[in-house]
Amino acid sequence: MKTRVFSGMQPTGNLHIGNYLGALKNWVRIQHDYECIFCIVDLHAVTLYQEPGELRAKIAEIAALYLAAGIDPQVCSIMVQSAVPAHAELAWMLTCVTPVGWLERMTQYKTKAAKQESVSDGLLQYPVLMAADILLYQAGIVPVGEDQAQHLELTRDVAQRFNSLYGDTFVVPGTSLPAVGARIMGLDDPTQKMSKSATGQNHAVALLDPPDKIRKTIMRATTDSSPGVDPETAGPGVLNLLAIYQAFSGDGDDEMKRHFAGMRYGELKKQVAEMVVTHLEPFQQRYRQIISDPGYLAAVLRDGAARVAPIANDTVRLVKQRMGLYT
Ligand code: AQP
Repeated sequence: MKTRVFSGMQPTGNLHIGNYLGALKNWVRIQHDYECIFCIVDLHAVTLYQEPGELRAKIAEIAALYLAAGIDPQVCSIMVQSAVPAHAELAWMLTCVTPVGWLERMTQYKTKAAKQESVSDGLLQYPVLMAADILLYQAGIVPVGEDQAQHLELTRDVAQRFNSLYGDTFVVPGTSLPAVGARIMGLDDPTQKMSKSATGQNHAVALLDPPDKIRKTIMRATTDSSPGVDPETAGPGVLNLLAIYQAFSGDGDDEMKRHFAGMRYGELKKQVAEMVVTHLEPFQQRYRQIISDPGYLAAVLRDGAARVAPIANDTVRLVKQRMGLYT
C-alpha cells in the first residue's frame, strides 16, 4: 500500500512563488509515488476575518491553481477542508490533549497575534486543527515549506501524546521539505520570508502576476553592495534570487556557480525574471482555462471530498472508541 501524503494551502491572499516552490511544485513531483490528498484549508483561513464572498472565490481560485500546477485529480484527491466535518470534530478531541503552553510557543501564532487588536481562540488553536487535518488521514508524509516545520513538530507531539494516553491510534508523520526553495524570502526584505499577507509592493511575485509586473518586482529586488555575484559570500538577497532561479530551472549547485559567478546584479535579476516568466506564463494560461469552468472545478472538489470522507470518518470513529466517547 502506498504511503499517504497530506498537505494544504489557505484560500487567503495571492499565492506566490514561495508557496509554489516550497510546497505546490513538490506535490506535483511526488503525486504518482504516494496516495495524495491536497486540501484547501478554509477553516484555517477564518482564524483571521475573511469577507465571505471573497473567501468563496478564493477557494475556487486555489483549486484551479492546484490543477494548473499539474495536480492530477484522477490520481490525487483535491478537497476543501470544511466539506469534511471530521476535520473539526477531530480537532476538538486533539485540543483536549494539547497543553496551551505548546500553542503559545508557536512562532506563527506570536507573529500573527502581535498584528491583531483582538486575537481569536481559533488563531491559537490553528496548529491543533492542522494536526487534525494530517492525523485524520493517517498521513505518513507532509510536504510543506520550512515555515511549517514547527507546526509539523507539534503535530508529531500531539500524535505521540494521544498514542501514549489512549494506545496506538495515529501514524506519526514525517516532514518533506524541498532541497531548494523551502524558504523563499521577501524580494524587498530578504530577511523575512515571502508571505501572502505582507503588504510591500515589491515583496512577492504572485503566481497570477502579469509578466511585466513579475519583471518589475524582480528587477527591484534587494541585493547587496558587492559589484557582482560571488556564490560563496553572497548576502541573503542574492542567495534568494539564486534559490528562485535554481528551484525553477532544476540546475545543480556546480552548474549554478559556473553560470552566475561574477555576474552583475542587473543581469542576474534579468535572468531570474525570465526564468520565472517562462514558467508562469503557461501555468497562467492553464489557470485561465480551468477557472472559466466552475462546473468542472465543483465536480473535482465534490469527488475529492467523497473519496476522502470515509477515511476521515473511520479515524474519528477509532478516536472516539479509544477515548470512550459515544459512537
Ligand atoms: N516563503 C515561503 N517559502 C517556501 N514555502 C512557503 N510557504 C509559505 N511561504 C513560503 C509554504 O506554502 C504552503 C502554503 O501556505 P499557507 O497557505 O498555509 O500559508 P502560509 O504558510 O501562512 O503562507 P504565507 O504566504 O506566509 O501566508 P500568510 O502571510 O497568510 O502567513 C505551506 O506549505 C508553506 O510552508
